[in-house]
Amino acid sequence: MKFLHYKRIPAILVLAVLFGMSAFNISSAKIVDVNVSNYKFTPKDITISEGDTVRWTCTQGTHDIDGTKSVYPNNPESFSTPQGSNWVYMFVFTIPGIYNYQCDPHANFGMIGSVTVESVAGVNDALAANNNLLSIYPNPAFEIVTVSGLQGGMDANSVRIFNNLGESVMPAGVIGYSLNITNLPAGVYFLVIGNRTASFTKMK
Ligand SMILES: [Cu+2]
Repeated sequence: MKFLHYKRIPAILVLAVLFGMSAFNISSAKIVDVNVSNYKFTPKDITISEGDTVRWTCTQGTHDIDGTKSVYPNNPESFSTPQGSNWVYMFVFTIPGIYNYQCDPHANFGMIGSVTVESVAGVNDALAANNNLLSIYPNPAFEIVTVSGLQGGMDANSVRIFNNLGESVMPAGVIGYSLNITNLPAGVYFLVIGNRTASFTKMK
């Protein structure tokens, strides 16, 4: 446990920096558009920052949005619309986390989507400002992340990944400069190599 507490320090430092940046983040809140038509949401999966608004526009057919906790219990909060045509719906996401949603009549046709809300408008910008930190791409990522800013590849024994509770989530499966993250649940993670830290978001 001593080890885990020590490793929480980077995340706590990052959060402290983010608190200081919150005024900036609010002023840069944006609207992200999602089209609703032809049995799909486009784009299907989006990543936004805390305080951003998603604007869904139904341009074809009769659809709804159901992101309620009754359907998706892990959603931080519920959002939904009635079924209808030619509607516009906006929702401001103020609670970080991963939100899944569907069109109720067409979920079986794959009409589903997700919104990942980063607490951190943040985390990456703050990390990038520190020369002592690594960068990770792609971010968000689905299967493989590659770490840049290293020299000589990664030593598998030196890499640790923590979730945002500070829990070590997996022994690293390292190949060269890349990590296979296929088995990680969706969420925000911190990668630590020695005294260097970077974060990335795992998509489902
Ligand atoms: Cu639909």
